[in-house]
Amino acid sequence: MAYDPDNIFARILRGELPSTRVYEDDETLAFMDIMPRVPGHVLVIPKTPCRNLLDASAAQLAACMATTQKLSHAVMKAFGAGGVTVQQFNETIGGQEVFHLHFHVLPRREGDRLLPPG
Ligand code: DGP
Repeated sequence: MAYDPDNIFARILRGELPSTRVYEDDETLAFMDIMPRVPGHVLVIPKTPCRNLLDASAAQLAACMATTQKLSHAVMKAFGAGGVTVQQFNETIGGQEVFHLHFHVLPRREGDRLLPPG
């Protein structure tokens, strides 16, 4: 499937739409999810075009994973969490709604309730 350069996260990357950015390096950006499923729900994306896991390069995956690990430590500290759930969805049937590769970082606390996606 083709990459749509006007998807919401591409527009966030270009600064055309607002977002709460929490981390950025040469290859990746992390920002708060607009519909958090737990407090501290962060999204990690590559800065280069990629629809999802199915067309990602090894370099994009490595960069996203390194940032996901950094952000996991950060949200655990910031939100007093004991762990994180990392989720990633591919194509509509796989639960994907925004077609730019992204990883959900969800800090988890004892007794919390992870809201379903969507
Ligand atoms: P999914 O494609 O199903 O993995 O999830 C897309 C996620 O993106 C969902 O948790 C909501 C979030 N989202 C959708 N639109 C925006 C937006 O404009 N800004 C931000 N920060 N998050 C968004």
